[in-house]
Amino acid sequence: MIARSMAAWMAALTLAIAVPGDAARGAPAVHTVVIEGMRFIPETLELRAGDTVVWRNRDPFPHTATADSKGGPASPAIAAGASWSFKAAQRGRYPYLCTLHRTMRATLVIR
Ligand SMILES: [Cu+2]
Repeated sequence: MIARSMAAWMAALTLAIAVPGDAARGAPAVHTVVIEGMRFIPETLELRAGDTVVWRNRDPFPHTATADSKGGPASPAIAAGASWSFKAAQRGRYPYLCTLHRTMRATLVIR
């Protein structure tokens, strides 16, 4: 009897937690890439299509986040202290760089 009511309680709890619509996948997430010391942190970011990435520039000069290929980020110059966001749509692996400092490189992996 106790086991049965426990099972019913668990089922009710599961229903209460389930979010309509996007339940299987989870809601889109927002990820942050910090730009600091002439680096993108993290250097590799994995995310899902539908997620958003925000680059926050903590350096005292501008940077860009510019992908080598279509479907990746293509920012304007992100001023010191500013941020820029990008909504990931197309799956793929997108190496990107700062066009102002071309040794600054990182990768977005959109799954
Ligand atoms: Cu830069």
